[in-house]
Amino acid sequence: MSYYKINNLEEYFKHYKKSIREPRKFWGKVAEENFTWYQTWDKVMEFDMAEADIKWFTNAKVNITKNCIDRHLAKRGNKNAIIFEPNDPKEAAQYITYNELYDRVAKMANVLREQGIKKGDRICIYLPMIPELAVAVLACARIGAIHSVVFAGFSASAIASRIIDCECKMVITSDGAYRGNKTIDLKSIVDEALEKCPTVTTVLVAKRTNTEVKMKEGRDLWLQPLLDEAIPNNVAEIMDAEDPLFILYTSGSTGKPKGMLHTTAGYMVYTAYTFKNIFNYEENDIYWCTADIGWITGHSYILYGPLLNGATTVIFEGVPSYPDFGRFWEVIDKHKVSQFYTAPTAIRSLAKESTEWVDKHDLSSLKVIGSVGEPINEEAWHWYNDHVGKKKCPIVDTWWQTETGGIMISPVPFVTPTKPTYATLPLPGIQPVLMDEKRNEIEGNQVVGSLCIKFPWPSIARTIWGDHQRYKETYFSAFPGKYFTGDGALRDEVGYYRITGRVDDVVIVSGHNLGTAPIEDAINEHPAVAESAIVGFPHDIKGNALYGFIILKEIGEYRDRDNLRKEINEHVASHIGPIAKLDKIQFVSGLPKTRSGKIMRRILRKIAEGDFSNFGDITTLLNPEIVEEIKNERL
Ligand code: 6R9
Repeated sequence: MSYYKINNLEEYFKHYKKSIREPRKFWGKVAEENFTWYQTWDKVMEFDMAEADIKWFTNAKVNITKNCIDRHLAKRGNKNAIIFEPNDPKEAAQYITYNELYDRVAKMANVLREQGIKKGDRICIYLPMIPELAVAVLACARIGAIHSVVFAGFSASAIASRIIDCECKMVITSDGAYRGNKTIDLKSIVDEALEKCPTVTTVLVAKRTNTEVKMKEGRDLWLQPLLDEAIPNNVAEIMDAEDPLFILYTSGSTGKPKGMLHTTAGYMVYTAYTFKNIFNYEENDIYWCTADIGWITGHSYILYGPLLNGATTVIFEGVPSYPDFGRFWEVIDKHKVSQFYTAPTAIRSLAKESTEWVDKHDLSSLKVIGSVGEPINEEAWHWYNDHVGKKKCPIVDTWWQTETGGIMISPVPFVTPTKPTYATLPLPGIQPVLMDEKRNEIEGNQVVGSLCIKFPWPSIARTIWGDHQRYKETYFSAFPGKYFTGDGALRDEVGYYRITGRVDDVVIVSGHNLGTAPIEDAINEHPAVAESAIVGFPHDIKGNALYGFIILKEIGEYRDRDNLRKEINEHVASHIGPIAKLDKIQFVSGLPKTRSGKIMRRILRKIAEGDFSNFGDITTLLNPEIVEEIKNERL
């Protein structure tokens, strides 16, 4: 029997049990039956949790791009691998078949080799969401160069610190990027970053916006002429299972960004397996994930996972609000998208607008809709379910992290019954446990604790680039022998998991542990509220009190702000309890968010405390200007 696909709930439990009792047999079989290897492994897995030393498929030899591209050519050569939907709907979409993708990746790989790039070299990729980004990533993997994709919205100093940390030799960028009605001069941002980066000897520049750029003699080269000269054929590098595939930096809450290192075979097996199951992918489906390839979601579920399954994956250059709030729905209709995967922040921003934007497009091609990045609140879940999924598409609320490489807890659509705001059950191979403050495992159901994983899975990050000690301390020391996620979770009466947010989002008010997420959920249900963020601040009597930053919808009838504050608090009291009432409510026009849509609570916490001294690294914010506004209007 095959373990690659879960077809019903009974099979889910059967596969899950097998994966826990005999993980090596389970993953060995999945790996053997669904991928092409130059050579198989001696051991499926070896690990030492205390040293944070984990290896999968020891001594196997493989190249992930052979599995993403070459092996599909015989059967799917003329099938679209990538559909590129440009920022401007008036510009034609591009359709790239597997045959064409092979040629383009081969040419790019040859260009990299000609430029002296070798296996193990680090390449920084700073590109907008255009086909060249996918091609560049795959070309690195083709020749064993380690890609470090930096989201093309990061500042020069954020790029520089990432390049310096892993000593990149090369940067691949473009003249500019389109984002809604804006044009961003990427190349000049790279130029500024490179003033501090002596290791970079070559910059390859793709053309997208025809923006005028400065080309530095001896360092910068236009990409297209090099590609035009290159041969569309390339022998892939033979990679060891544990050879690095990529580095991806996560915005650590303070200090230096963490370069999470992912290796080849385990990442390949797990992203392919989870893509297949969580999106119920079938041969003729069109799959669209709206994330940026600069995030782990884009790495695993725009590129690697879909391509490993021979899928058609949409790459979208634009934003949800340009040229209007119907853009997402228009793209789904246009390309007959079957699976749609986005973030709660996008859902909430669109749910604020009239439902006419959704209703005027035909979304009947949709089969599964997904959510990732943060807890999805109940109101957003229902809006997504009612208006986008039309109550017939299961919502896969997928919990995972840059560090986990692939989705860890999620419903399997048409298999696991969904429940609003619950990521539900762990995927095969994943053993979540909840821990209390005394570092004991909390048994049973209807419990809350810190979420840990007690056994390695194939796509766990192997280290932090250049700092294994930090990796050990961050993830394996809080609860010895276990991987600590940094998230809190509750397990309900049937064993479903609900992620309650980062553990540091728990505020203790008068001795009561209050998760800020459920309070935010309650507040967001108030008809006047668009979004909210709650943090704790020191209080003489209660120890901590709650401070709410609230964005209002444009609703005229709520002019009396004090009355509204009262109403919101009554709402909280009736949903959570009087203990959760907010001491302060500040109405704001926006919240400080990272580029991936996560609220940067540490800044709000500082503002609430009245400590304006040092906000730390805010280079990763999408809207740094909001910090000033919130600070000035602090209550
Ligand atoms: C994939 C990704 C990881 C953190 C994670 C958690 C939050 C992600 C979630 C979720 C609740 C979900 N998170 N998915 N919380 N429900 N479905 O987002 O990776 O950027 O590294 O963030 O995001 O707090 O720990 P990353």
